[in-house]
Amino acid sequence: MDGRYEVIGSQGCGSAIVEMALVRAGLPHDVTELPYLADGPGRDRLLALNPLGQVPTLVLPDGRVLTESAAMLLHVADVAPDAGLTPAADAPERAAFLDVLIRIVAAIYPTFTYGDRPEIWTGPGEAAATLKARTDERRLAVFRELDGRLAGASRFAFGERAGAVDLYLAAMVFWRPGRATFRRETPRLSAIAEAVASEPELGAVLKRNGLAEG
Ligand SMILES: N[C@@H](CCC(=O)N[C@@H](CS)C(=O)NCC(=O)O)C(=O)O
Repeated sequence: MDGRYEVIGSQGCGSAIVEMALVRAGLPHDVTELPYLADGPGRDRLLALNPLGQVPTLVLPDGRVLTESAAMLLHVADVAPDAGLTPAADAPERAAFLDVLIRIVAAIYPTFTYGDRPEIWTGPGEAAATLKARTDERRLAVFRELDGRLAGASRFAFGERAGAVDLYLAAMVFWRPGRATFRRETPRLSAIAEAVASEPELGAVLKRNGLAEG
């Protein structure tokens, strides 16, 4: 582990977003893949590091642990300011960038927390189906709102280089409601995701995580 980051994650999960950031920053890292919901030593270790038992969880080279993906991306940007993961602190687009980034983790990511396994929150039955349907609706509404906000964006959400917001979009367009819906309903987000995937080193991470077409 010396001098290396450890990304604890699962295929197709948000850990791919953190992996892309580390790749872009040129920071040495290892990926520990685990079925995060399956009981066993992997989950026991995950729970000891992150009481919510969520991935991604990031172990820094000095052993400190980060448990929120946006904190991980902002931390990587602090360590590697030239990687272009965030607009500079004094850039005019910085405030809007922060607002979109936090919207993604505060309003969109939790729709999966409560919608992926709705029955653990509601108990089985109709209430679970309703929670899943409502969180799916809410997610699409927030994505539509972001699509409108980023309508005037150029190649990426906040400039000509792939940054933190773009990395989220590149992974999330493969989650519910799925690639075809994003293409139809949120064309700007879809184009940004494609621009990220077309960058060879980022596209390779996405592909290895099963976040690719075909
Ligand atoms: N706020 C967390 C959310 C992470 C998250 O929800 N990850 C999913 C997998 S992609 C997960 O661990 N779900 C299982 C659970 O919430 O129990 C972040 O942004 O890192």
